[in-house]
Amino acid sequence: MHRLFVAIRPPATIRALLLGSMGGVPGARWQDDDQLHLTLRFIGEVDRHVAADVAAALGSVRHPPFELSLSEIGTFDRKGRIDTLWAGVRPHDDVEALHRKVDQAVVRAGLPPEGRAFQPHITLARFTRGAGDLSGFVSAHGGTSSQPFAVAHFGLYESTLGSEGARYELIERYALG
Ligand code: 3AM
Repeated sequence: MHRLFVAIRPPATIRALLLGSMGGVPGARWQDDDQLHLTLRFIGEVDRHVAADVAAALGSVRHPPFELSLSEIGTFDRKGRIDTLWAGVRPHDDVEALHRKVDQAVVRAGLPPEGRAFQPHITLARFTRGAGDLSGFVSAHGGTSSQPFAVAHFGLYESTLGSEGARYELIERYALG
């Protein structure tokens, strides 16, 4: 079985900015350079035949290249505790449209449609036992916008879960335009 997701990989300049912001939050497990991505669609565990169908269907997604900028800092909660710290992106229109097209392609490959609301984000850190005080991090890094960066590709990735966190491997890359 293959644990798959579809994502945008930010360019090295943006990853360096994000990596440089990391630190100063008790309990954070920071993402490393290889782990930084913006998930367009989590697919989950599929066998290799379905994986091949998904990979082929994604090849029919058509969307022009666009630009994003880093925006706010946000968190996701699970069972009343913060479990994810992330950087948001703006604007949302293109990335939401691309998410819908990717979702439709995944459905054409025979999988159920996305059930959850799409919140475009780049995960910066995860927390096993909730987050410590985030106010210093948010005041230092929230509220500022990066230079725009070009999104000209997206990719199909395989996630391998391990004791050191997940490892992500690019399976196939798709050009926009
Ligand atoms: O993009 P991020 O890092 O926020 O948390 C997982 C990761 O998100 C998420 O998919 C991305 C690549 O692994 N993920 C894991 N299991 C999931 C699930 N059951 C999930 N997203 C939705 N449903």
